[in-house]
Amino acid sequence: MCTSSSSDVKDVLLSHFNISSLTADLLLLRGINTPYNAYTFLNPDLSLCYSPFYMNQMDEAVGIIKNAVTHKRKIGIFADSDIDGLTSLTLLTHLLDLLKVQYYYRYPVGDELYGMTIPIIDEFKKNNIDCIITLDSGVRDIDEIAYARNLGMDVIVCDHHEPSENLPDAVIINPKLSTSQYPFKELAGVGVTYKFCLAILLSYTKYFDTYIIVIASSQNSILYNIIHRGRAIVHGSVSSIHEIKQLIKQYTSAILFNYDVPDAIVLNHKVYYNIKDFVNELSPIHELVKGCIKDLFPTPVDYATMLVFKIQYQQSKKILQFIQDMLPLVAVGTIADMMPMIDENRILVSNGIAYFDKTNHCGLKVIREYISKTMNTDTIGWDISPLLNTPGRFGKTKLAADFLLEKKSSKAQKLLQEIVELNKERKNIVQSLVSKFSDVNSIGDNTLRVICSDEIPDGLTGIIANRLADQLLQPVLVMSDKPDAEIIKGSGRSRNNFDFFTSVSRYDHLFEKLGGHNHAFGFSIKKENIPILLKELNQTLNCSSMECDIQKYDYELPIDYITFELLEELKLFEPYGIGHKPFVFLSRNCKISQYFIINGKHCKLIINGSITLEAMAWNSADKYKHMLKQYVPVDLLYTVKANEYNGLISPLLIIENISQSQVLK
Ligand SMILES: [Mn+2]
Repeated sequence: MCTSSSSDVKDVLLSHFNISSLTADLLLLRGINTPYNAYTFLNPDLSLCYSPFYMNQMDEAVGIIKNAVTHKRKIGIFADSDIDGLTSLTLLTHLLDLLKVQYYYRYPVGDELYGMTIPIIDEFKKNNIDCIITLDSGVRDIDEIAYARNLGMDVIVCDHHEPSENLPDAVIINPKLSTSQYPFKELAGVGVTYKFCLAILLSYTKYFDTYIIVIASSQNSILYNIIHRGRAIVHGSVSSIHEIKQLIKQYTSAILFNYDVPDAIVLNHKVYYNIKDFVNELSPIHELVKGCIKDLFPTPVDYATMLVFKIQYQQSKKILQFIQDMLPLVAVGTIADMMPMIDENRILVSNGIAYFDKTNHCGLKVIREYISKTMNTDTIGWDISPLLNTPGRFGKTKLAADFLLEKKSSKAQKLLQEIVELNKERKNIVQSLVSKFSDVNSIGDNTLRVICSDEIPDGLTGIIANRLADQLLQPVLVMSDKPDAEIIKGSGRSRNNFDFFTSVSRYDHLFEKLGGHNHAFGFSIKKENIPILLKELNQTLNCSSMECDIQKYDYELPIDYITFELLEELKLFEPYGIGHKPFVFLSRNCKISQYFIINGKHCKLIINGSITLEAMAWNSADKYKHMLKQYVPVDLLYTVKANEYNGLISPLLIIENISQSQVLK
């Protein structure tokens, strides 16, 4: 018997795809080890997204909205004030405008605490709201939601935060519910909002509640898949076409899609389509696939079902327009919220980036023009997010929200100018605070760095914690102290895959509010509880679970392999992000022909490869200058970036580590 080894798997990939041996290795490194997974990875098509109706209670939520449309009820929206929350707000209000539903929206402003509050609910009540939707928040606001329910309001929680043990008395759409059937847990808040909006739009399409039967032939049998609201609910195989008749009887007025079953015409079914009539139009060809795409799917009926989803996607112009306009915002919110760039997030983000050129969303058009760079995860993460985040950090969330919700481009341009000015100010303040606090002594044997100061504004705790975690490579808590305040706000950040949030969540009871993800969270806490929390954390945080892994690399290759072609190959793996970082390569015995120290702190290297390569080692002049002076052969750990300069694109190595090569005997 032969067992499958990784080289067998690699051969299988190479036999199905026009890819290099290196690309096959890199796919395997990211756990992509079947032809089907490789196909969906290399071709992240929107038709591969999961149906919104896999979410628990999506039906009820859609029902409440449709009821509001019919009875002209006014809807109250509460969104979180970060980019994920505000992009969520933009999506939902855009949809409600399309549906001509009135709404009143709210997000935390000024000194308000994270999450929904009783005064905000009273405010909704005063504005004649009897249905509240919380976006990117709400799943832990149990008491507040109970209060709203007591006032007779419907509440829909549309959130992606980790629920606590008890759930609020609401209709909850959240893939992280322990009972959730949704196949992917890591959507951003705006990802969940997007799903909710799509579900509402789909509910207005003609065949929304119609069953679809897909049949395909496979050797001696006919395979079938029964689909309802985008979910494959039943599948199986039969030996003759007459058995399909039984299915048709069972699912009355179903639509029948046939792929390749020769005598299906005998079924004489009213609503019948031959998928092959659409195949050219869908043009499911992919330059990287050798042979037939069908062979990449587990079964022919899976392939046929994918084609049916593709056909359905083309059906509604309104839905396509909504996706085209709004998906770039989903990409922005997902990246800004640091969600892992895997699975469905990869599909949403890569298509969202592609739609940046097509969107009619006013703010996005204005910001794209202002940034004027190629759109990718770096541009969104390093240029767009910081801009949109800035107003909130100064307690001016309204400025960012107004910008995102603005529908006139002249007005959006003015708002963006204001944001740009504020961003300059923000950069100066952060820089001085980070350099000040990176020297302050830490508590607890370097396990945890805690900073609590009245010099740190509320809105900057997150960004300062982020910078400090980058510099110190350890978990960091940053709090904004206020001498006369009873409750203060703060943020936690960690690095090196350490799940700081879970450690902190154990002390949930000590916090007023606590919300976030593995590496990043925000909180508010009574001052008197801080010493208790720190004492507990110090006992819990385990040094060994937080070790750095900076010396790790993904793949070793000769420096000669770094070419323009390699850049093209690495592009196949975009978009990168959390959970799917750019590959770290190791090249041994590299010759550095020249080096420059820039601004006294960065090193720029010129390396002889098959082409002349440039490399940057940021903030490490002191560390490397003695070794570089000797011009000895070195081993390099680095990632590769496409450097855009004057319209020309060339590889740029971003150095993670340089060490003197060991001479082989
Ligand atoms: Mn979020």
